[in-house]
Amino acid sequence: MKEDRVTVTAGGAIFPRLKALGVDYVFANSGTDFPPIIEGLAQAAAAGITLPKALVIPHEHAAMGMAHGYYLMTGRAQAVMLHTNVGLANGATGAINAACEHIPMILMSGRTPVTEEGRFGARTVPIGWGQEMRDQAALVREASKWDYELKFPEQVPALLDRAHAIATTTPKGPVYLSIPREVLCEEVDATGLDAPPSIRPGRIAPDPEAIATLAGWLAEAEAPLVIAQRGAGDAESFAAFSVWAEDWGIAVCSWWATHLAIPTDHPCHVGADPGPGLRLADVVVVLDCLAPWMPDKHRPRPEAKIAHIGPDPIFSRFPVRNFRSDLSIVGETAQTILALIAAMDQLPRQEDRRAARRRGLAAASQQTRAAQIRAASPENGRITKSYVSRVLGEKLEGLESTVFSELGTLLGTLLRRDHRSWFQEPHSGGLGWSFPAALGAQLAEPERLCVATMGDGSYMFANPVACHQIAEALHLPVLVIVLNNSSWGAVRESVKGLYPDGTAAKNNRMPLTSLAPSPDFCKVAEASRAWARNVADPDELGVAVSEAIDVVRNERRCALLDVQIV
Ligand SMILES: Cc1ncc(C[n+]2csc(CCOP(=O)(O)OP(=O)(O)O)c2C)c(N)n1
Repeated sequence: MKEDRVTVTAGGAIFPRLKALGVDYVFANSGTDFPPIIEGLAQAAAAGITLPKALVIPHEHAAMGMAHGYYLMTGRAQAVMLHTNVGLANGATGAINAACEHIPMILMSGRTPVTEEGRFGARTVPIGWGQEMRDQAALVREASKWDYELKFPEQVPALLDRAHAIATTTPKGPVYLSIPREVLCEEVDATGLDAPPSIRPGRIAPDPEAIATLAGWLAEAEAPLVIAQRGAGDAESFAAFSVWAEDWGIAVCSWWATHLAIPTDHPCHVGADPGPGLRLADVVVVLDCLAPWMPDKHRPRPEAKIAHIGPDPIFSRFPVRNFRSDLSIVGETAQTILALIAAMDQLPRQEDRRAARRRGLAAASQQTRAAQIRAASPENGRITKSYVSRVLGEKLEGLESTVFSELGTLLGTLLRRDHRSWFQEPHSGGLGWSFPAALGAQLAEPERLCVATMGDGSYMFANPVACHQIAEALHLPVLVIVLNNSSWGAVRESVKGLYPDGTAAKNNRMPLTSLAPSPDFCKVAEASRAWARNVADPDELGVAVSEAIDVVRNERRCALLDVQIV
């Protein structure tokens, strides 16, 4: 009797296994290493096997950014599949960004065939020789929690299970698997590829003793301060954190925040500058901050107690980082925050002290906000970043939206209230992140208004032609706002910061920072049938933003505003 066994290539087996691990999308950029992957995918589809969606992403940096943005919205790790060493090199910046932000993803790239002949899958084109490397994984090793190579076809499920479990265990991060062509060409049995994951990821819960210590410090504190960079965990802990900060009268500072920890108009949100708070604070909670202040500028009081909390509060991957820590609490942020709140609920409250702090903070935060709004005006008839931030904040009021900012709009001046409503480029600063991250977020939540605001330099780093192609091909109507100063302003400012009286600062034209003449970005967007407008007049900005939002929401196509700023 003939056995009715379904086989697929090992390349094809990757997809059902990823589906079983909860992966919805494989962001792929293919090449000559892909025939067994593409053939296997077709075999699996023909056999009716459930698969994740495999998407063509025409630039690797965009693929990585999309996996990053998708995770930010869903909390589910996705997969990226790239072409040998060259595709991996293009994706390496995205891996560095993901590692810095603890974004889990399964990154794979083909290995050019290692055999020259005599084996199915052996080299067929000169690049088979040209792309060979002794240590391909080295391209992303420092950014990976784990890396390995698929040695045998039957290892596909076990290695993917392991990759996924490591990526999603605290502290999360990207992992890398290289997938050689000859191995991918071998046929494997498709049965059982949909079995549940063989390894469950581990979640680190905070040490109850350390939580009790911190709760005690905070309950006794005269001037407690939280400095937050990577948010306040999930929706539940975000909401609880806001209530807790107000209840206890605890100042929250969002210094270089990549995620929102507290609504920007919350009475305890003291803005982005940790300086004033640190001068007063007797207890400082560093909430998942890589660099909570600038050591050559800010100083915590010597007698202040400092606690660092987060999935990796020591940031052990980084060679140099020595912010004082009197208490380090390891754990997923959401669980740590909820545990801390529960512990403090049991402690005596000095109501007068807390009420006085609440009043003081509310008055100070109101003043900060009022000053921010006053300053958010055009300058000499020209649009500023802060003006765009204010206008965008007003236009987004009442809409479910997320802003991805990369040297773009400014948190605080831009009003943001909700969990997942604000993300800034990772502190690794691999630019070209916000446009694809917004595309990934839009893919995750089609009804949400996803806005990418960025400098003109950052827009160009994003490979905009590829990103607009993706937006059109995948029907991802993101709103893109380019804050165009025809230069790399951050580089210019950094030169002025180091050499305020230097020759470069005194000259009107600073070398190596100009992006003039600026391309017509509207035409770049229009090339993929996006709606696009150029705005230079401050009086036209509000109407232009409203129109762009209408296009995105009603016509469901990408819109771009090229805003000329000071
Ligand atoms: C991939 C990459 N290349 C170079 C840099 C260095 N860099 C940091 S900020 C910056 C300028 C960004 O320009 P833009 O997005 O126009 O914003 P602006 O500084 O003008 O506000 C550059 C080039 C980087 N961070 N990442």
